Amino acid sequence: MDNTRNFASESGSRSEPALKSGFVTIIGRPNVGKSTLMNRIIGQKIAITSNKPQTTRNRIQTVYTETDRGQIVFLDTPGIHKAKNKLGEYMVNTAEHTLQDVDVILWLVEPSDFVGAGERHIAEILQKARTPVILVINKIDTLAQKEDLLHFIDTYRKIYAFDEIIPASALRGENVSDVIDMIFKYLPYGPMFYDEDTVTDQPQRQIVAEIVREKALHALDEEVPHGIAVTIERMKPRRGKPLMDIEAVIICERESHKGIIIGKNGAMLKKIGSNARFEIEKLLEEKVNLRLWVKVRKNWRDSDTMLKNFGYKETD
Ligand SMILES: Nc1nc2c(ncn2[C@@H]2O[C@H](COP(=O)(O)OP(=O)(O)OP(=O)(O)O)[C@@H](O)[C@H]2O)c(=O)[nH]1
Ligand SMILES: [Mg+2]
Repeated sequence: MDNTRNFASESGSRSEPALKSGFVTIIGRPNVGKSTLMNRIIGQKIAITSNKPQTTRNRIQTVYTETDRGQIVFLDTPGIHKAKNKLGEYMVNTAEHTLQDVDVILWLVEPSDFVGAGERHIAEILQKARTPVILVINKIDTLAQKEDLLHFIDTYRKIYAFDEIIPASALRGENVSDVIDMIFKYLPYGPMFYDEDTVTDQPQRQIVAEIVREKALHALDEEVPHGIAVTIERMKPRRGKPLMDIEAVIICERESHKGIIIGKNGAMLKKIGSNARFEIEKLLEEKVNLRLWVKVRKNWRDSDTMLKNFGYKETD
C-alpha cells in the first residue's frame, strides 16, 4: 500500500463538495409515463414506451450522474395493476419489491382527480414505507385548463402525505429539472455506486429484444400486443464485415395472433422488422441484418417455465 498516495487522495476529497447518491424507484399505474420520464432524465432511450398499458415488464435500472451533485440510480418498474395472469403477478411483484431499500420514491400519476383502486393500493403500500415520496403529476401538457392542477393536487394530498408534489411533462421535458432537484434534496450523502460512464444494467441483447417488442406493440392492436414476448436466438457480428446478424423470435399466444403478426404477404412482420432494425442500428452504431420468426406458445403468460425462458424471473 502506498501511504503517501492514500493520504493525498483523502485530503484531496475533503476539499471537494460532498456528493449525494442513492436509489430512486419510479412507480405508478400503467401508462402514466414512468419509462418516458426515466428516459428523458437519462437522455437516452433505455426503456421502451408505448401508449398501451403494461409496456414495461421488468425492473430497469439506469444511472444518472452529475459530477458536482452526485448520482441517482433509477429503477423503472412495471405499472401496478390488477394481475390477470402469472406474468401480471410477476410484474406487480417486481414493482412493489423496489419500494424496499430505496432512498426516494417517485410516484407518477396522470393529471386527473380520478383516484382509483390502483392509486389507493399504492397509497396503502406506501403507508408502510418511511421513505420520502415525491408525487409527479405527469402529462400536464394535456391539460386544457391549467387551473385544474390545483384541484388535482388537492385530491392527491388527501390520499397521502407527500413530501413534494411536482407537475411535469416527461414528454416535453417540462419541470423535469425540478424533479431532479427534488430527488437530490432527499438523497443521502455518500459516494457514487457506479462509475460515471455506467448507464444501465440492461444487457445489449435485452435492449434489442425490447426494441423488437416495442415495434410490435406500436404496430399491433387489441389483445395481441399483451401476449407477445421476444427472444434473441442469435446476435453475432458477420465475419469480416461491419454487420450484425440478429435472429429474433416473436412469441404469441394463438395461431390467429400469429397470422395478424405476420400480416398479409408478411407485410406486418416486415413493418415491425424494418422499424426495429432502424432503431437497433442506431443503438449498435452499425448495420444490422434482422431476421424475425413468429412462434405460438399457448398460455405462456401462465407458465412458470416459459416465463423464465422468456426472461421474466425474479432477480433478487
Ligand atoms: N402527452 C403526454 N404524453 C406522455 C407524457 N409522458 C408519457 N406520455 C405518453 O404516455 C404513454 C405511456 O408512456 P410510458 O412511458 O410507456 O408509460 P409507463 O408508465 O412506463 O407505462 P407501463 O410501462 O405500461 O407501466 C406513451 O404514449 C407516452 O408517449 C407526457 O408528459 N405528456
Ligand atoms: Mg414503462
